Amino acid sequence: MKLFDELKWRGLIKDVTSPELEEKLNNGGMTFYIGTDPTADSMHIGHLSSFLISKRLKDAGHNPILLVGGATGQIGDPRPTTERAMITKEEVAYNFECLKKQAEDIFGFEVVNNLDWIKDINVIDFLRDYGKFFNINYMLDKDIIRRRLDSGITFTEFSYMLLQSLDFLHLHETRGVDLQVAGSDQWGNITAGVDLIRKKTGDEVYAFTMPLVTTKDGKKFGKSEGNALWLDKNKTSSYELYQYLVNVEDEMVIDYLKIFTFLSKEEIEEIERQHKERPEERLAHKTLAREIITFIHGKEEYNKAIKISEALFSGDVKSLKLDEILIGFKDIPSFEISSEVSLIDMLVNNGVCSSKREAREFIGSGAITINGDKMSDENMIITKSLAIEGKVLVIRRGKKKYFLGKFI
Ligand code: 383
Repeated sequence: MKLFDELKWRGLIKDVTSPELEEKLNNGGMTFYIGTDPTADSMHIGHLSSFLISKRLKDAGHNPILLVGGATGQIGDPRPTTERAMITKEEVAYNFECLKKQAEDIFGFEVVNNLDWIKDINVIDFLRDYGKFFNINYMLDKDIIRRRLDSGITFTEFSYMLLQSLDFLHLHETRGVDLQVAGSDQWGNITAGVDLIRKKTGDEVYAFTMPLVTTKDGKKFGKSEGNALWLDKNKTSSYELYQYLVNVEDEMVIDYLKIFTFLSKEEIEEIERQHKERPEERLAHKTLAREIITFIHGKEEYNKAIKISEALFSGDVKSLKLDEILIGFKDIPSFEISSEVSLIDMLVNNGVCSSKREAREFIGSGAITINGDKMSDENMIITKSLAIEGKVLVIRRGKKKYFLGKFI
């Protein structure tokens, strides 16, 4: 399958600036860029779906450049709703370093910083050399600006479009960039760049956007209880990511395989067939989780996510190491154990059971386990020797209720 058809099949093409782009993409040899702003210290899954395009295009013979906006990050791309809160320059610089490293680690492509060419432009030159090419009516007509006219927009955010256009021009002139790719929210910014380049140099450059990835009811994909799924494993563990991915909606999972993995059409069609035949095996979901986690964090992290998931499912927590326990039980109630106590006191003092009577009932019916072992003696003294790596007790009450006791 030719590249353009493949991108279409994957659902990765929303708008293109010109029909000629199809052939150009199929022929290979373009130099393209995709950018992100350092507004946080990590990218999230929303960036991943867009940034994966860099590898797809690279594999098809194009040359990638990744841009992290050390300059644009200080301004803030206008959101459709309200003005962004400004973040400090120091924060932007810190975030820049984090994102640069992350982009290099995950994708292995060159990362550039637009602060390098924007920082030395003085305001007079900016207005003369670039401002003159932007008609205010043209800017007001951009979707994102129009949506802000009622609620208001500052000159700072209004000018953002010029900076992104100037990047495209700069990279075109200095690096031969002739294509910019981005998510569909970027259409206004990137077409402004295409127009600027045409006016200033007479050259025709190209762009296309990708649709936003959503859930079945149109919500942004990749939010877990309202929080973003970060690509930094210290912010979102591989286990958390795994849990999110194996639980995506059945109706959407095949679309996600197309968007997020490098599996071929044939491979995905085969998975789809099996998924329809035996949905209970969750092959499509597991494949999605495996492909994404292995791509961003590597095989070892993927194995760790599987190991934690299986241990939590079977209750065999003893097979886990301390760090794995802390990841797997991040969100469950925990308490500290400072001195040796009896089992019954520990259960009652820390809210595992509401009274001694209830604790006795649970213990009597074998419903209390510590690190997977059933507890039968209410007077047993809880010591560090029981704890995993001398530090934690995983206490389970009934089938599902977990608590973590931590020795201090
Ligand atoms: C800055 C300077 C450039 C080119 C791009 C930029 C960043 C761009 C932007 N991008 C988003 C971001 O930073 O704001 N103005 O979070 C997101 N992208 C990608 C994709 C996406 C967009 O990083 O749709 C999702 O991930 O384009 O929202 O010269």
